[in-house]
Amino acid sequence: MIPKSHPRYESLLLRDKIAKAFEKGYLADTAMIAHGRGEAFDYIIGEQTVYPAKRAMYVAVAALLLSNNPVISVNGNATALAIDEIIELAKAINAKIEINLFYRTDERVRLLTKLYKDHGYPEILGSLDDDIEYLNDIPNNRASASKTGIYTADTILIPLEDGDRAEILKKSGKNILTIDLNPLSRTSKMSDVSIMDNIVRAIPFMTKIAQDLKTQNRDVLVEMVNEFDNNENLKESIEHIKRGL
Ligand code: PTJ
Repeated sequence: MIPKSHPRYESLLLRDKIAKAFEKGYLADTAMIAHGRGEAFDYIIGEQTVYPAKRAMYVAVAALLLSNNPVISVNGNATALAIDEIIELAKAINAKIEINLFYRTDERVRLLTKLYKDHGYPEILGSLDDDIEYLNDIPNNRASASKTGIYTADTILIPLEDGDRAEILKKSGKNILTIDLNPLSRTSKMSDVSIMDNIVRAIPFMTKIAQDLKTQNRDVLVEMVNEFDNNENLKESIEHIKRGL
């Protein structure tokens, strides 16, 4: 039990979620290392949502709302930290959710499928009985995708994604949005929109943005997406890291 008065309460709570997910068996073996890397970047930016991240979130939500088949890709870490918030965002933007694991095992897919069902989301894609296709005809797990989800999606939100997977998705011609605290990662550099923020802050904020943008004219959303320059925004994000140091 972590006392609320602890100066690192929020951070310790997230560690606890990750540790519990590992005990339940649906987290990757190396997930804690990935979490620690994220934690370090978050610490440097003051564990707050910086302006370039907010801008990227508006653009990402606009892109998702403009899409015909938007999908939120989820892995062990994203689920451990924000399962209910991800389900809420999916409902707000009318997107599908797909289990998409870098370290894929049938057991992890089974556990995650059950978890989403238990949290009131039985329509989860990427489960063991889903129709799976291979992106760019690459016959390996790195390229597997649900036929009605990522395989045919036009826009995919890939929080905390490994670079190999991001690259395959990008090469398949899709619009890629990420939430990644590391602006230097291959995923951040390769994505069309990169949000340098903690998933636990970003996802609920994006749901709020969706309520606002849903009332806007389509042309406004198109303009937001067209005017956005991810490289410039990443440079601005890195400036916040420099300042933090
Ligand atoms: O569940 P699986 O099998 O799909 O595996 C998931 C991990 C995350 C282990 C796998 O995709 C992986 O190894 O990813 P990487 O290459 O470590 O990339 C994860 C990125 O997420 C890193 O750049 C971290 O900085 C970032 N990150 C970690 N925690 C957070 C985060 N970004 C946002 N919010 C976080 N809480």
